[in-house]
Parts: sequence; structure tokens; C-alpha cells
Amino acid sequence: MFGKLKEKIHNWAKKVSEKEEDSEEIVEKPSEKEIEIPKEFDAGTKQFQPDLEKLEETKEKLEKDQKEEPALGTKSFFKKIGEKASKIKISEKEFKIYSEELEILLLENNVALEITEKIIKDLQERIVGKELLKKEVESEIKDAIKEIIKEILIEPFDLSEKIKQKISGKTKEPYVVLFCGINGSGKTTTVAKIADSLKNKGISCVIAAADTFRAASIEQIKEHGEKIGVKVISHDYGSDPASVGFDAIKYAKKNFINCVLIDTAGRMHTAKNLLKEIEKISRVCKPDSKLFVGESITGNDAIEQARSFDWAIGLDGIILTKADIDEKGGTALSVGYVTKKPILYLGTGQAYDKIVVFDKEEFIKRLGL
Ligand SMILES: Nc1nc2c(ncn2[C@@H]2O[C@H](COP(=O)(O)OP(=O)(O)O)[C@@H](O)[C@H]2O)c(=O)[nH]1
Ligand SMILES: [Mg+2]
Repeated sequence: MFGKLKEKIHNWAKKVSEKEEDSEEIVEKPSEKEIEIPKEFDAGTKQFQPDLEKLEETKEKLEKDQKEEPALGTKSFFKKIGEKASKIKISEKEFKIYSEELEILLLENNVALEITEKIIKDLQERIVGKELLKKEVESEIKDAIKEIIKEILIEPFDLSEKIKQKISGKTKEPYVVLFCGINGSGKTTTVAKIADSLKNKGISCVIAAADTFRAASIEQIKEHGEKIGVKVISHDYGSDPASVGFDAIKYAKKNFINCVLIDTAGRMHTAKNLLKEIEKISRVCKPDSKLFVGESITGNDAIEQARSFDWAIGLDGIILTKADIDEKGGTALSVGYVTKKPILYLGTGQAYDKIVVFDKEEFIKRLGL
């Protein structure tokens, strides 16, 4: 998972570090104030006339000092010299050359342009002109990227905690989750995975088969329902999806079920109708959470889809599926930042247990940062 982005960032940081190792070291020129003409220098004769008595005195003092503290003085002196010699500064000009490469590799790995630009700008602010030890260049760059990514990713909320909060409240109303996304993004599978995981946590669920459009969609979700032991409320094909959601909520209230998960259709070719339909379901069912399901592998497409759904109904969170076959990882980085919504889960396979709660630290670790 996300192997490519990890490898590319690592290689880039390494390359910058290696190039900087071959580069010129910082040579600190003494300022004019620091250049003192010794008193012993006779400007008239241009001769250096050392004060022999003073020289002897200094020599004796040095010998005495070395006898008292020989190792320490020498060691710290050489250490200091060594450190000074291996320090470098990355100039703006150098950074521009490096950053062009970084820009391409980020874009190639599904990182959206606005994030790529942000990463480069922030990185520039953090490292350009900063005095760095040569051996620390690579880790300094990686640390900077890590901090930037931490800022970019929005802190996810815990869905099951939110459900528990609502159902323990005064009204005892069920918590309603609406899932949206285009065809094939993994909505139905994700609804089944989440129903299964909530059930395992002791939260009862009912599923609304609100995809009344796609052939075999009702049978598909019913089959999942049977396998995981969760009731599915359905109407006929072609019926109003909002009323399926409404009925499922009614059923949950009547039967004291904690949570209603509404699966919906995703007709890509009639985007306008799809958004109208989802807006109606949202208006009728008043979901507590509206979650966008997108494929992690699709990059900019997933970002554009999330934007449209957010515009239509106002999203609360994102689920990225197929992370198991996503080598790049850039979508996870971009989709949340662009929509300013948190990623809550990653789908990591077809089986019911192949879903993980999105963890910022874990994601950063996977990127090798
Ligand atoms: N590898 C992988 N496949 C997935 C994942 N989630 C869903 N799928 C598959 O993607 C295909 C479409 O899923 P489906 O739930 O029908 O999508 P929907 O049209 O949005 O409802 C199915 O073959 C799923 O098994 C995932 O996290 N990883
Ligand atoms: Mg479906």
C-alpha cells in the first residue's frame, strides 16, 4: 500500500542529501571587525616584531592548560571544527532545481496540484537558507515533509463513538449514515463492512437498499445482509430511493435499532440527476453523517467527485476504498485537504474485515516518514 510515493519521496530526499554532500561547504568569512592588526606589526617598516617575552608566557600557559585538561580541550575543539566543516545551506536556486523534481513525482503519484504546491512552498520555508549538517539533510527534509503532511490531513472522528453518543442521548433516535459516490467505487461493499464492524461492537444496524437503479443492486446488498446477519429494507427497482431510506429509519425507530446505513446509486453518466437524487435522500432522511466513498486509485477523479457531492449535500467524511491496490497514496493526501473533510476509513480488500480506521500517524509511517 502506498509503496510508490514512499519510495519516490525517500529517493528524492536521498538524492538532495547526496548532492548537498558534494556541494561547497559554508566558509564563514571573518568580518572586518574581526580582522585585528596585531600590535606587533609595525606599519612603518611593515615588519612583524614579536614580543618574545609575551610569546614565552603564552607557551607556558598553553602547556599548563594541556597538562590539566588535555583530552577535553582538544576533543571539543576538533568536534567543533568537524561540525563547522560539514555544514551546508540549500540556496533558493538549488531548491528550485530540486523542487521541480519533487513536483513531478508528487503529481505522478496522485497528489493534487494544490497540495503539491503547498508541500513545496512549506518545504522551501523550512529548509532554504537553514544551516544544516550534511549528514542531516535527508532526515531534515523527511521531517519537514512529515510535519507538512500532518498539518494537511484532517483529524478523523470516530464513527462508532458518535453513534454511541446519539443512541445514549434522550431521544434514543437511530443514527443515520448516508453513503454516496459513483458506480463501482465500493459503496455497497463498504456499507456491508461497516454494518459488520458496528455489529461486532454491539451496535445494531439496518441497511436501506436505496440503489433502486442499478440492475441486481438490491440482490447484492440483500446477499451481504444475509451473510453478516443484518436486516435490509428494500423497495422495487425504479422506486424512490428517498422513501427506502425513510422506511428504513421508521423500521429502526420501531425496532430500537441503533443505526441506519443508506446505500445509494451512483450513475456516472447522469451526474446531474445523481446529485439531485442524493440531495433529495439527504433532505428526506436527514442523515447524521454523510460519507463519500471514493476509490483511492483514481486520484484527481476522486477529488472532483468528492467536491461535487460536498457541494450537493455537504459531506462529513470520506472513505477511500481499494487502498490495497493503490501503490501511489496521493489521493489519501489530497482528497481531505481539497474538501477539508477527514478520511475516516480505508478499504483494504473485498472481505468484510478489510476496512481500517484511518490513522494519520499510521499513514505517515507507511510513507516511510
Ligand atoms: N480490492 C478491493 N476491492 C474492493 C474494495 N471495496 C470494494 N471493492 C470491490 O469493488 C467492486 C465494486 O464494489 P461495489 O461495492 O459494488 O461498488 P458500488 O457500485 O459503489 O456499490 C466490487 O468488486 C468490490 O468487491 C476494496 O477496499 N478493495
Ligand atoms: Mg452499489
